[in-house]
Amino acid sequence: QDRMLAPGAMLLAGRARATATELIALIEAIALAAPFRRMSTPGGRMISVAMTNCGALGWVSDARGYRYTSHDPLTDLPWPAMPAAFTTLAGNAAAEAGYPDFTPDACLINRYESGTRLTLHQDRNERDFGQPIVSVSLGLPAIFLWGGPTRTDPVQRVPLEHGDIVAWGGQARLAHHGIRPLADGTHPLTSRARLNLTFRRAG
Ligand code: MD5
Ligand code: FE
Repeated sequence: QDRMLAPGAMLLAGRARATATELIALIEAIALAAPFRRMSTPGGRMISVAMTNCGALGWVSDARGYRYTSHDPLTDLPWPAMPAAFTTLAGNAAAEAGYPDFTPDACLINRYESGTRLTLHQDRNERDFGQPIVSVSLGLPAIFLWGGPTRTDPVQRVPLEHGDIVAWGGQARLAHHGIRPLADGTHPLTSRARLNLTFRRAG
């Protein structure tokens, strides 16, 4: 069910279902050129989510910090181009949520398997926090953790299912958020994984 999660954050339920097979095939093609990998945090821990990117800019993390790069540090090649189907899906979802001029230049692709989690954090490596973030969930369901602007704010649990899209902007843009450890399961399109596309205007 579509719902406003909070001012600025809109859940568009199932909006990526119709194109999910195509989206997943595109992710697989991207991952042939820019493989999924686990990055380390500046503090030396491994991020449990496997990540890759497409688009003009890609999010990376290593001992030097978090940042966006034009090239994949693994291959030294530019990140694969953002497929038109991605740009269109993200732009339409943003418009539906009240952000009419969203043109993403970065798509982070996250792959979660059983037990993979994402600890509470804020997304603050982008230039303009006035730009929304659009996130697309594919495959296994997950529980999204959603706090407030301060790390110690109370945290809500929001179930996200295959095909759900959330557009985050306005007040919600700098909320702390994360993903609970993924439960074991199988999905007909992604087998034992959850895939998440996170679209941003980074540059
Ligand atoms: C995920 N990924 O499901 C999430 C979806 C990440 C990340 O958090 O950084 O890769 S993006 C959810 C998001 C983005 C921006 C703001 C808020 C949530 N929020 O205000 O809660 O893999
Ligand atoms: Fe995030």
